[in-house]
Amino acid sequence: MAAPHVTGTLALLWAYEWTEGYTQLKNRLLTSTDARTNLAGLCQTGGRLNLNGALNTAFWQPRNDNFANAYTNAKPSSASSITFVANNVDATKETGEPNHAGNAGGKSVWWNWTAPDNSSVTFTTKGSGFDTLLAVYTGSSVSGLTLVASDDNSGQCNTSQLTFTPVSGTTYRIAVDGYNGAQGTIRLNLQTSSAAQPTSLQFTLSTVQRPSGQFSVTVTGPASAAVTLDTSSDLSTWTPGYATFTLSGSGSFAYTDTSASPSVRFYRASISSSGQQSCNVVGYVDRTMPSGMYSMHCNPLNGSDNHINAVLPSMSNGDTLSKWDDATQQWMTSNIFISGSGWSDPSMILAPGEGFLISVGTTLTHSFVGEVAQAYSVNPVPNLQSIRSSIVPQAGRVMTDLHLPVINGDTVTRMINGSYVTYTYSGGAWSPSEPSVSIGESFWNNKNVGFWWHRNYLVWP
Ligand SMILES: [Ca+2]
Ligand SMILES: [Ca+2]
Repeated sequence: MAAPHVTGTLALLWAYEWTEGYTQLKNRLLTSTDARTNLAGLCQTGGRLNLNGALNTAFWQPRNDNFANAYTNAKPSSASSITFVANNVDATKETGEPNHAGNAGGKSVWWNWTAPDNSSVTFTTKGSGFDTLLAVYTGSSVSGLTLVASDDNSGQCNTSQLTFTPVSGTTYRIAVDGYNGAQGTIRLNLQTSSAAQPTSLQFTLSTVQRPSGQFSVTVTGPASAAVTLDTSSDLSTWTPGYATFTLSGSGSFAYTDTSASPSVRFYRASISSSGQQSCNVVGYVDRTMPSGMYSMHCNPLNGSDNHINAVLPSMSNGDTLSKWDDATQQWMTSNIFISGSGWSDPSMILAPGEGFLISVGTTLTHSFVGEVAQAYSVNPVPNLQSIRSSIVPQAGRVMTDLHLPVINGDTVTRMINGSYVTYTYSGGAWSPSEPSVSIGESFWNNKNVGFWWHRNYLVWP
């Protein structure tokens, strides 16, 4: 399949199935190919593009979701490694399927690999976008498998790695699943090297702090590694080499940015000598909450604790926060800050993707801190009224830049200087214009049909 054909086909398919994310559209294409004997073993599907099939299939799960539809792997005898790229978005667990690597998972996909000889072989999921599970079996049915090896977290960033010695000519069944049903982009690597991967390079979420004008976080990774920090204000364009430092002999460094004066800054890390990249992105988002009016916000960053007292700890007596209940289409009971004891409902969670209204007695600028939600995520936007925000903390036009799914008749309502402004999508166009939101802003949706708002953010694309 030549790339221009595939691109054109995907564009047509997107026009038809425009509420789906790109992984689902890709799955439709791969699922609906025509099998061709002359392509068998040469590409993962062993088939030819079929646009009509893609338009008509009701199946947007990965083609290799079920055991019986496993992709077939082979490594060229001259190569030391090969990587297969796939995803487990919307994949399922079959009846009788075992738990992989000791976790219930729930979104498995499958490969077959036939050993060319008796040489030790290593499989890893390094570079996958989420917390993977990996298991290798023999057997001919999903409910009658014999475990050969399995692993949860021996790779970097909660990915998996295992090594075993195969029997020449035996076909092994390889499952990749997501821990507790996590999903996203998969890289399955088949290699001869069994070397352990270096310690993960990551920001410790619980150490993120934002004193005035500063931002601090502890970075952990391989001992004595020279680390470079990149910064960004939009998670799209990165400024490389903002700071450099060396981890201690125990693999740790307490970093402080003493010039954290912009209202938004994100940080990612890498080790230039090895190319190793950080598992996560952390940062801060400053939001002004004006007194004498309501304003709409979200918690833009995932914290180590997303309870309201951890997210908004320093408010004034009487400040009032309101969330909307989608199911009953009513306001939840107002949450009121009481000096000395905190919020009246401390059990309330403020998670990325949700939104709230707040009324404060004294104008303040609050800094949200934490990490960026990564991998494939779904934000359900129900029919009727709901308050939502982008799961990924980015600004922009809601549909064009942030991929909010809308149909004719849907509205978006923003709070601007204490007053509501409504934008209507009708006849394929926005009136008065497509709404553009800021980082950390939430807004009302009034929808005719509920949709899933998909995002798939990777720190290192
Ligand atoms: Ca499956
Ligand atoms: Ca894992």
